[in-house]
Amino acid sequence: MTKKVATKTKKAKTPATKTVKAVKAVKEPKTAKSHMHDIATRTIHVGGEPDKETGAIMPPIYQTSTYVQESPGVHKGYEYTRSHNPTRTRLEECLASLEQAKHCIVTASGLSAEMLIMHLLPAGSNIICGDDVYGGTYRLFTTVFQNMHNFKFIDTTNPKEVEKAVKAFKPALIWLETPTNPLLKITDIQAVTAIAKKAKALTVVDNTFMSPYFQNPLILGADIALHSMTKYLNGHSDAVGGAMMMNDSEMYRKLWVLQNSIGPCHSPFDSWLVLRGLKTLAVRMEAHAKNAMVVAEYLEKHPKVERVVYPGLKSHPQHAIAQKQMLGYGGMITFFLKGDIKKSMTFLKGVKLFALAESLGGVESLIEHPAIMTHASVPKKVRESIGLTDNLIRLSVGIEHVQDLIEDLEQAFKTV
Ligand code: P1T
Repeated sequence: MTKKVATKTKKAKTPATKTVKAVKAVKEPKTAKSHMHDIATRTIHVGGEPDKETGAIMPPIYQTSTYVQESPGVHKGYEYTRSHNPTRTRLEECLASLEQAKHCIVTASGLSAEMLIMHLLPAGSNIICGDDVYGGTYRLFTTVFQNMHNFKFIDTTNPKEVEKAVKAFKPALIWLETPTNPLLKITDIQAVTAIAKKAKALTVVDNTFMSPYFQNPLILGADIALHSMTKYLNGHSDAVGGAMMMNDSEMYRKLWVLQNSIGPCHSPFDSWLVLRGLKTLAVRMEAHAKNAMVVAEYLEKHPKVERVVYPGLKSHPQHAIAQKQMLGYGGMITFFLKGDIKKSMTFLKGVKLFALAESLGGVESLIEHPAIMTHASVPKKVRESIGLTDNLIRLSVGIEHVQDLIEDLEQAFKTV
């Protein structure tokens, strides 16, 4: 069993839901009922109610672009699938419940959710962002949005540094990934959100690596929890999507208007796939974390490995913070192979069970080389300045039998 820490976040209390007058088309989710049970139960039952018309235990896929209206403007709450779709509504209800949030908006991809948040801020806003984030996030901020906002990338693991940067830069938003991709650095969410609140800045936490099963940023003070649903939430590497959960109804309304106006909507079929994947989130996350701990301990003892980074290892520089704010340590491992890029290449070609592929969080184990693959859009100089070197290998540990995974790594080490 994964060690359960931060138990106060385990069982949700129904938040005092204040119903706000939202734009007519914005649906308020059914929050009250959504927070009653343990998360393992909520993954299955919130948004998973049997179909009212037929009793079908699995939700229908409303594969429709539009909805017939009785007379102009008189409809059942659904007008057009870019705006709303009943399958997507179920998914949003479930996800809001998992992050113990009032609201959720799902989008076509994790990056499109990030794009909507960028549009939430007035042009010319200052944004502090962690210096180690997914390569696509870095690319989005430093290419697409660099003309709209001002970004400052800093190491957010030291709250004192964050405080200094906040005083000097006066950000409207602090963007955190914790644990980071791929260095697995951990930021104290409570400490940083307290600094942000004092400075009247918003905080977004990209919670993709933990999933709501292991970490709940909103409870720790964040304004938005963001996920690439493509990863653990869906869990089966067969759909792409993004999700944002929040409690502020006005912010939700604005983000919904942006999603509806810009249009990166999640397809009904993909929403259905994620709803299905979510049902096993609890057992999958436990299995990922259990396997990852065994693999991390194996790697830490390996003579061909220079260093292993896994939040569950005592050697992790922020292990204490991980214990404090996470309910488990997740399935992602980063390690540095002894030797140069040639050795890394040989190793990556040597694995047989681990698939060499970008992405993470699926039931199958993946391996990748961030410098060449997921973080190639981060300039080499920047990569090296944060320690993302050419001998860094990232594992997404799946839920196969752990002995098979270790044997696969062992035979690949022998090829180096
Ligand atoms: O791929 P997409 O659904 O658009 O999500 C982007 C994204 C956002 N945040 C984090 C922490 C991520 O890891 C990702 C996507 N990451 C990969 C594809 C990867 O292999 O790291």
